[in-house]
Amino acid sequence: MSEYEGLLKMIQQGNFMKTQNLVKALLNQGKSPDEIIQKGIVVALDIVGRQFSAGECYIPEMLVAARASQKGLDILSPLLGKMRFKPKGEVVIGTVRGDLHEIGKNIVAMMLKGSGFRVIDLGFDIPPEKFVKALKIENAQILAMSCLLTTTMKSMENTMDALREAGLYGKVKVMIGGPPTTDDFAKEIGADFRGKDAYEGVEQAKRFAS
Ligand code: B12
Repeated sequence: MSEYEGLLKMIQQGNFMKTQNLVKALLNQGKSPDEIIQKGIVVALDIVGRQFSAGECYIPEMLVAARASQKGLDILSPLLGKMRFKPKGEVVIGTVRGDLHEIGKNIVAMMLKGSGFRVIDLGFDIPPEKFVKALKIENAQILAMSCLLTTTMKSMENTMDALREAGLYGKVKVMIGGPPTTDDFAKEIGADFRGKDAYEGVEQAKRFAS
């Protein structure tokens, strides 16, 4: 039995307490926060997603699994590195309008923070004008947008239009991510980069900042 088996089960069952205890136990065994995210949290949610597609579970099950995952992430977040004295840059991040999925976005935000960026996390269901406002107020150099629904890809395009209208297009570097997005889609809407996971997002943010 894999050492992540228990954690996968507890996330799927939405058991907050046991999820947190198992995350702590894995840390005590010397596992890194990155590995626990990749082999535990991401895998558990993938299983739940496939069960949902197959009609073997429903929205309440997805929701409790998401909440348990977030509880696990709450423990890992402070361990992903403390902010350096001077941030590498400022990143505004959020899940686009109409989309309530936030776990992937939270992981990207956590990893960016851990890599020394100041991250302004707007949350989920974020309308274009809110992204624009935050970029201006925070004087941020990077915008990171997430979406999980095919239908909310349109909101990414609308946000790019809002950047153009606000005169920010070309001044702010834009990266997008989430399973329905592709490199071609990024090109089509004028985003600078599409990352398939948090690691790619962080590496690109470093390139943007250098
Ligand atoms: C949990 C979940 C929910 C939860 C979300 C709770 C929350 N607080 O986030 C709830 C129950 C609310 C939910 C609702 C719905 N969901 Co849902 N959900 C999921 C599920 C199971 C997991 C998503 C997740 O967190 N994955 C784990 C994270 C870590 O992965 P990730 O988001 O992909 O992020 C990684 C990368 O993509 C990347 N990344 C993500 N964003 C970004 C951004 C940047 C800049 C970069 C560089 C990288 C990056 O890095 C991340 C980490 O490496 C998925 C299935 C799945 N396998 O993904 C379905 C899924 C996304 N949901 C789906 C659907 C259909 C829905 C609903 C429409 C269901 C309904 N009928 O009501 C609603 C929509 C609500 C809305 N308006 O948004 C479909 C989407 C199909 C589609 N392509 O459109 C999926 C794929 C399930 C399925 N197989 O059908 N859902």
